Amino acid sequence: MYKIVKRSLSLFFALCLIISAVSVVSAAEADVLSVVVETVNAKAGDTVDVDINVTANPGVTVVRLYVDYDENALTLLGAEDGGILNEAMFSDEFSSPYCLAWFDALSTENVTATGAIATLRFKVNADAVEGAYNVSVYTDSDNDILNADLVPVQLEAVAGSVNVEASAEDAILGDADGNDSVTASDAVYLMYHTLYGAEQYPLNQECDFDGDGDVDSDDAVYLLYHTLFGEAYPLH
Ligand SMILES: [Ca+2]
Ligand SMILES: [Ca+2]
Repeated sequence: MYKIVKRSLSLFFALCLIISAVSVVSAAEADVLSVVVETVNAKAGDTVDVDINVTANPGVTVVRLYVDYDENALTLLGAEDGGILNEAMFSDEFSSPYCLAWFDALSTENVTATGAIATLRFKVNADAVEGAYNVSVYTDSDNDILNADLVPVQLEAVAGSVNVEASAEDAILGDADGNDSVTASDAVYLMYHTLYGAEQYPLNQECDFDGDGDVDSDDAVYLLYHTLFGEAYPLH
């Protein structure tokens, strides 16, 4: 009798181990919908479009996402459906968090498309200060994303942002490096820009100082002459 109980107990514990191992496996293998929000550059007062992209789709029928953004810097003007998921139901109220949803009550087949599922149009507020303003998506409950078997799909989201740069009106004419004074170092900075590109040396203004319609090394030389000889070389 004692032996039988002992054997049953060890069988019971073995079963527990198997069950917990299975549930760990199924949790690890839960389907994941990957969503990446675009990052764009803008100036205060600009209107920008930000795409919400699905980059990996295990198959879904119902998707409900909430978009969080900074209302102090951004005003949501509208949202356009990307047309790759089921029927879109977007909120009429353009405030944060903004709700995007797609579903088809009769759908029995998963949608597996990837690409832009929505495009949000933001106005960058005129008084927005320089900085990166996150645009992130999240779900509110486990049932916000479902597949055709009505099984929850997890969301893996990467936030994007609207990067607000200093507006051209704020920059002093000729102050290409943005340190609030016009010196020979601005000519050097502009020369570096023409040599090494805008990524390393971004410009805060037009910089066509000689006014010939192009921004190139001639403008760096012209700016240098301006710092040396003043009004004989007026900036355009
Ligand atoms: Ca400067
Ligand atoms: Ca020029």
